[in-house]
Amino acid sequence: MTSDIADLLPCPEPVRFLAPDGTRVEPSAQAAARGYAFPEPEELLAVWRAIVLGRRFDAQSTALTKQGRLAVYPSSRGQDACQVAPILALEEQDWVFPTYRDSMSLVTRGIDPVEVLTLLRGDWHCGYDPQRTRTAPQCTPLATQAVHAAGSAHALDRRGAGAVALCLIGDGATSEGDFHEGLNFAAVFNAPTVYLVQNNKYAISVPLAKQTKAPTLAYKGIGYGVRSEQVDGNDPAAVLAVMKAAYAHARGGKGPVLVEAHTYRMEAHTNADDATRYRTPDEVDEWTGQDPIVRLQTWLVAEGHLDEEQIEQVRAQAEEQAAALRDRMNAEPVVEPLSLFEHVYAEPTPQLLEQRAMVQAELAGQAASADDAQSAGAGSSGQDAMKESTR
Ligand SMILES: Cc1ncc(C[n+]2csc(CCOP(=O)(O)OP(=O)(O)O)c2C)c(N)n1
Repeated sequence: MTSDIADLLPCPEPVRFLAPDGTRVEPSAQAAARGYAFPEPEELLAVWRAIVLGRRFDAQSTALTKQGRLAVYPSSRGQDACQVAPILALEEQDWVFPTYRDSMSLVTRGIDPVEVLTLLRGDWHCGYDPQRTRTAPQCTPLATQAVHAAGSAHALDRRGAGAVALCLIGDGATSEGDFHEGLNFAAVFNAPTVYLVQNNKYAISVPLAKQTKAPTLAYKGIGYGVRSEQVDGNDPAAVLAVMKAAYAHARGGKGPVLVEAHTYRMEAHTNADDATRYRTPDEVDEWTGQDPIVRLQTWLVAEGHLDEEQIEQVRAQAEEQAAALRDRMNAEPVVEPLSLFEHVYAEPTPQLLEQRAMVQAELAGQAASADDAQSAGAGSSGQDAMKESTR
């Protein structure tokens, strides 16, 4: 029994392969015993490239809020290693259950950036096709995706799909009941679910110390019999290694895994939040020195896997993609108000039909008063024309 519990426990220190200055560090004895392998250089190059592209997308999306093209954007700058590496390690048949924070993940998954931003633009339920992309809509109610992920993983398992469900979740959301129900269900049904908690230290303005008394969020898995781990979330090599092992565990029928990634959100919660009210410049500076992109790029360059020319090429590609996104987001979206009622239920309920009729009547009323205003306007401009001709 004791050894079973030891198997569930996370490493005492977050797993780390690359120090903040980009030098290689030896994994702890516990991490080595778990068999985490330092990834191949090609895998790390792919992660680096996706982070460069993803971060530029993130900056462009933040800029789009300032231009009024996006209603809201929750940036994940700083969390880039957690956004990219877990996605690149997935297989074709796997599913992702993301939150509002995870747009960079969805772009990394290959979903059209405009489709990714559609929900945040406020004009459609979800911009992409969840079935085709094997990606659930970005979830705004906290932690509900933890339950969806467990149920879907169980269904995938029953169909023999050989797939895992990745659930991306924040530290604050681990206080929600749905998080616990999801973990419990996944454990009891041995559903191949991997929960990645991106512990970015704040739930809007609530610091981790006011969120939990647990020494690490990874401990929350043990009570449910879920294997747990913690990782340096700003070390792309460690995140990749730990997530690959978690997927192998879940896919191999050994049950769900909970991974806590220690990271930091560099921007405010969203463009509507003022982060200077609850965190100090010193704290932000300290995390600037932990930047995942600098860390990985330094190692790749030092080891001869990356040079200035390649860096410039990927930067130029990131600029091109940002410019294309800007152009496409400049087009006004065509919004059909009655489409709000589509795709809610397979068969609309009487209440939904009633609400639809109310909106339809309101739209007809608006159209009629717009017509009236136009005819009145035509009249007054006619009068203006008369005045002009009599001057
Ligand atoms: C059920 C529910 N309660 C409250 C909120 C309001 N809310 C939106 S984001 C947020 C903080 C979430 O923090 P965390 O889970 O750490 O995720 P992060 O935003 O840091 O990625 C809260 C309380 C919500 N969206 N859903």
